[in-house]
Amino acid sequence: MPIKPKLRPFPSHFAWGFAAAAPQIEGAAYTDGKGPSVWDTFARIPGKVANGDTLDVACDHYHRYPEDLAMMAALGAKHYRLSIAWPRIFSRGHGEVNQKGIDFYNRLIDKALELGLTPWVTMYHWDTPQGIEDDFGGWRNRDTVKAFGVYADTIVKAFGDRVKHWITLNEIICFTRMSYGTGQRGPGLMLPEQVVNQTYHHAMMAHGEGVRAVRQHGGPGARVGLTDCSEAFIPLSETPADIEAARRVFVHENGRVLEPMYTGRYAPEFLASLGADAPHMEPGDLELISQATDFLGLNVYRGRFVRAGADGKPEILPFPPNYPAADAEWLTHTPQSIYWAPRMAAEIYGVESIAITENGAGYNDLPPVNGEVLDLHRRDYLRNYLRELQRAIDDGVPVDAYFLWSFMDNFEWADGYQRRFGVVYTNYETQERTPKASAKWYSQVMAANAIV
Ligand code: GBH
Repeated sequence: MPIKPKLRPFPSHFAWGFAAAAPQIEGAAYTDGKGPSVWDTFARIPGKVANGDTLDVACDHYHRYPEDLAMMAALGAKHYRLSIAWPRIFSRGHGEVNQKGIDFYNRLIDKALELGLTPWVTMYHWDTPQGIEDDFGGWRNRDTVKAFGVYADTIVKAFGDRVKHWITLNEIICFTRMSYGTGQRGPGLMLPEQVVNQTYHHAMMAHGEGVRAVRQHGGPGARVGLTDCSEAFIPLSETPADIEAARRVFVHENGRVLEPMYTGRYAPEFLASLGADAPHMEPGDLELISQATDFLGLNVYRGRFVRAGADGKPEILPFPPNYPAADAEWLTHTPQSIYWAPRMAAEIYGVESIAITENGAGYNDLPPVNGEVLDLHRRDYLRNYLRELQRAIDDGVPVDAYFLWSFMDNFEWADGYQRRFGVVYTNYETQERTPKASAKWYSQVMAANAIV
């Protein structure tokens, strides 16, 4: 008998696009008045970044942005999540505005709009100006929050006539705990827990400054949100007991960012658990942090499985060594993470609009053969995640945008250039770009507004 597969389209206004970040693609690290970022400095410390790779040239997007944007548009993307480099706008992070930095983003934004790409602009994607680190102590100090506020005002005033989607910060944990606690990311410090908690609090305040700047200067139709890498917890079975267990872990693990944003306070149990290491707060901080936002950005890559233990207590299950993962070992193949992270954010905090601001897979792809990169593993990863995203939307989870990380291979932080997240292959010697099989497939998905 003939089988008629259902098309299962995404909602008609669903936004499809690509995500990238300035420090990972732009290069031109010291061009036109750009000051160094803590990552430019960190990458020069031997042993910190794989193969001694630096951000100096990266994908040379600073010079090649017209062709890059044209390729994105040709693939059928209508939205592009980019970030602005703070040290391009203020060489030391504060002081005088660097007009050449403003000029560059004017050219970039105008080109994107001309090609039909709606820009979603992240104000900060970890590239703290070295001047902010040296003069103020970076995220350890409240002065950094003030400087960020001035920076946010500057870029919203400069670009707010054309940019209507703003993301304040990308993934707070990656420039607080991992930068000042575990030392894995620039500036690479290992400081006591109280300091780490203080950096978190200041980051939350900087988010508030970003929201304030958009409200004050964003003009009509401006929307603003935070991008978090909320940890996803997948109930081992979709039964009430395991779902409740996963939900409890979600609140516990993500509460330090989502709770103050959405409720205007840190959970009392959370503060009690920090004891003497709790952050120092001042009157007004929580009001700044908890201003209303318009959407929540979630970067979803992986989740962990949870079940209700014998005594009802949630148990986070360890992954066995042979569990499938990408070449980025942290990236376990867990498609249900993209179902559960947005669902829990919506159910627990009442979030009404969610954008998946990143999802993708990092492999050490081999160079093109006869012009082709058959990254079937990446295509499969993306397809399985999109199936779960579609299920979430069908169930009523308010996700209305999806950005694939990333358009092209780029500087993958401590993993350098060998770890590739792009659907377009970057040849770093020639700067040639080659769309991989996954790019062609994603292009068909965007065109059909359905999984193909
Ligand atoms: C995102 O971070 C970033 O926003 C983006 O810049 C990056 O290129 C992309 O993803 C791919 O990595 O301690 O070993 O368990 C990814 C989210 C959160 C993943 C922290 C790694 C800790 C790894 N990251 N996580 S581990």
